[in-house]
Amino acid sequence: MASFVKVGLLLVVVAVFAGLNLSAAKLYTVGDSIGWTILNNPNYTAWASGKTFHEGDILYFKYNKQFHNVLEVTKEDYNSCKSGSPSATYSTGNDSITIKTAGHHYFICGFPGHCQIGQKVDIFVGGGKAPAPASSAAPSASLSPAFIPSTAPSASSALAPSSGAQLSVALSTIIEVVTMTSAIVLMGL
Ligand SMILES: *[C@@H]1O[C@H](CO)[C@@H](O)[C@H](O)[C@H]1NC(C)=O
Ligand SMILES: *[C@@H]1O[C@H](CO)[C@@H](O)[C@H](O)[C@H]1NC(C)=O
Ligand SMILES: [Cu+2]
Repeated sequence: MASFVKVGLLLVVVAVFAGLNLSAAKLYTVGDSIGWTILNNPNYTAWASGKTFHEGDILYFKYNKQFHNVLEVTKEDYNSCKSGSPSATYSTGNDSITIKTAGHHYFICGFPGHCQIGQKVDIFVGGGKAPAPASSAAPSASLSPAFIPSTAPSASSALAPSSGAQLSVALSTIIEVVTMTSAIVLMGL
């Protein structure tokens, strides 16, 4: 019984953290102030390496469209710089791309030679799992004090009878609410 409640509360916390991660969608300007270019050979691998991307984050590619574009490609095409069969093509010079799924997202410039000299970036998004204990310190600090009590007691009272079915119904309701809240917050962005 007690362990059901503990597992339930843990899942609630995980769901809330997942919601916070979603609602905290970030905008990343690829290359920062340098943008998407080959001038001075920016290293986009280095640019991406210090960052933790999440689903919902937005990649902003800013470039001169006369000289560059953005192609989303497979890992193989990324590695070999093949631009012939992209899954998506962006060419406005002012492209915001929302990352909708976990995993690797490979982008290259399709102009001849550009990918080969480094105009390519691999954006890796981790799965929607619980943050590691070390990194969960930051989100928990941002939980408003009012938010914790309002969620936890209702969850634990809902879980008190502690049958498996009630547990999963309570959890799916909570997860749905968190997801809907996130969606509303995201739509407001
Ligand atoms: C780019 O940066 C990555 C990671 O910091 C490094 O491994 C790689 O050698 C660099 N590439 C070039 C061409 O300098
Ligand atoms: C770039 O796109 C954003 C919206 O996606 C828009 O607000 C902005 O004005 C655009 N900037 C340029 C220079 O076109
Ligand atoms: Cu280019």
